[in-house]
Amino acid sequence: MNILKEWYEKIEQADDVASLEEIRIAVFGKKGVLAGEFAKMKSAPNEEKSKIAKELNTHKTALMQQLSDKKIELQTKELYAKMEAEAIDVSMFSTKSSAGALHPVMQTMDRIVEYFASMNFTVKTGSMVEDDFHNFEALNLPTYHPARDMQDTFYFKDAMLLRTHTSPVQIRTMMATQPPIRMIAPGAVFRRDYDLTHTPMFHQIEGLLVDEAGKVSFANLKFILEDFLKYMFGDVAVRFRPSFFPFTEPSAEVDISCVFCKGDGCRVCSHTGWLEVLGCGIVDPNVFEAVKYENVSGYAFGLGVERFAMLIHQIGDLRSLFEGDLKLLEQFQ
Ligand code: 2U9
Repeated sequence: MNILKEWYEKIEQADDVASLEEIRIAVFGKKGVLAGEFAKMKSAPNEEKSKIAKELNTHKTALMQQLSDKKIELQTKELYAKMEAEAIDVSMFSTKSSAGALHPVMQTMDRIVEYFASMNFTVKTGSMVEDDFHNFEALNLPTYHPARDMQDTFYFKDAMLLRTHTSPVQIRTMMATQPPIRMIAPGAVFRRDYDLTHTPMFHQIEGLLVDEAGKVSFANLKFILEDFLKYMFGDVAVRFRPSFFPFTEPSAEVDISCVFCKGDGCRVCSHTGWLEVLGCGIVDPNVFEAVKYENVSGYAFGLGVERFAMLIHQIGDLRSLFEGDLKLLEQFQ
């Protein structure tokens, strides 16, 4: 049975499941070593046949057992090798994900809206695409008016335009409802402007209060704006400077003492100690005439939300608010 002995060794030395299978076929296959040995047995003398058969069967059982044990051993070895090759390192770092947050301009807008809502002002919004009447004509800005140049905007083919201020919302509100009116209009507006302090799109909040003639005074306007600016900027000084707007008369620009140098004078306030933050005035009678209001009086004001956000957060360049730069935005989460 020497011929069978070498197969024990071959099984022992097999180093993968595939070569073990080749060995199995070579030993147990139809034309395998065992079949050959059993065939040879037929030509052996009769008295030896049973001894040979017994011996062959013993080898057959032993070889089968060894093959089966070896197969389990090699399968286990291959499985472990595969697991090691395909392993995922769960301790490896991955791209950090973070929760989003409101843009600083929207956070500022929310805070401003919150103040005026607390003072019983209704919040109204409108379309960003407007017509000449609601954006200019009704606001005492006739076609020839030089102030139109300062609010140059983007025109569509059919005499429509991108609104240059949120005032069309107040015009539409007045044309749709009767006084008293106490409203603010927050939203995006568009102008042909681009430099350190101007972008072609920015956000405004305008306010309008209308009541019976004689009931609304500049003193009322002064009170609410001073209170509002102290709510936004803390303990600042507030001053009103005479100015001009086509839609208000008299008009004023409103300054606060510089939040950077506390009024001593610095680069941000051009060494004046003051920062301009608002425009306001008593609504011009021509505006009331355009919306067919009679025997009323009112005040109005307007502000740029980006400018407020810049002053609150001490941001130097207005344009940086529109660049989507996470290094800047993540500071306001
Ligand atoms: C109606 C009547 C009057 C709104 C007003 C201003 C003064 C003003 C500027 C602030 C900075 C525009 O965003 S900004 O560049 N606005 O100075 N706005 S009074 O007056 C109105 C509005 C609507 C019917």
